[in-house]
Amino acid sequence: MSVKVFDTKEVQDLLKVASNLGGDNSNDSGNARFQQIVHRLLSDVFKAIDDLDITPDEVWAGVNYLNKLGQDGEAALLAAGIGLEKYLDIRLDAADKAVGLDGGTPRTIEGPLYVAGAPVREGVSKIDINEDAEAGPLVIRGTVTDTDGEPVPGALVECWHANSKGFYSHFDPTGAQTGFNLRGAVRTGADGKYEFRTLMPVGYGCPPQGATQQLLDGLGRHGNRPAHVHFFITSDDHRKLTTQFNIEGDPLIWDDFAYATREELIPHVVEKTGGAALGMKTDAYKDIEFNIVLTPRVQGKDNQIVNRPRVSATA
Ligand code: MBD
Ligand code: FE
Repeated sequence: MSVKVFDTKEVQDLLKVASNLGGDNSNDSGNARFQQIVHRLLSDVFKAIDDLDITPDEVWAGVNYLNKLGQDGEAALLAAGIGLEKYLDIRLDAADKAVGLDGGTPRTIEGPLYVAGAPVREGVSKIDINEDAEAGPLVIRGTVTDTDGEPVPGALVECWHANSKGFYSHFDPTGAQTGFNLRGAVRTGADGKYEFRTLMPVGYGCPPQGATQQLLDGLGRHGNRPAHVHFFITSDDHRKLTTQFNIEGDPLIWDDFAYATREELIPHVVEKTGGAALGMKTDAYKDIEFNIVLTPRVQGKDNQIVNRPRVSATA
């Protein structure tokens, strides 16, 4: 069937009424921006069906897939896996470049597994609450500075990462983790320093029976990430930074299903001793120095704040 109907008046009229494009919104809840976006996305789908001769069976497979995606609660996971979240970063990077903003620690995607509400400590926090026999001790520390290299006091450094199974507390199907295990928040002092005492994470893998992995299977892709640690860094006088680093040496560093790896975000892992004095579980531990450079606000505004639904909990 190689009929082409997209450009007919019937179809173009259908797209307009279905999205209520240009509708009178004065007396109802319609929203012009929403109508514009839905009209465009619907048009792109209709056009693709025409161009690629997508069959009714294929369309219904796709519609049904959306049901499974919602049932599995994986829409934000899929957004990472199909590069949509990376694409938003590429656009933010380009917007920064366009106004000459550079010099900060690179951003990279937030991912779907942040939980707000971790207890805030001054300067240093030990965040491994639950035992994890497979995971060795890890110190993550650094200094938060501005683009002139001056320490930033009063910055809130939040971090979150997986355990030795690649699972995050609050989303762990094994039930092995409680509360804010491997999630922390530290306020920097006058020296701008922060430190987390924790355990070495292992890379994440998508739930094997979930909708995201199902789509990736159809593409012949894996759904794994290298070991990594997420950060939010918030300061009144700077832009909020969303970033991560990868654990040096992980074989998936340049094969991340979510495309979050950046050259500048692979700090060295250094073997140290003296962990006992720090309250680590063995005297030998690994140390990662990750210094963070925040960028100034743009005309007093934080233009990189992202509002999206996030889980929150109380410690
Ligand atoms: C993760 O831990 C993650 O960071 C992303 C982006 C997607 C799935 C799991
Ligand atoms: Fe993650």
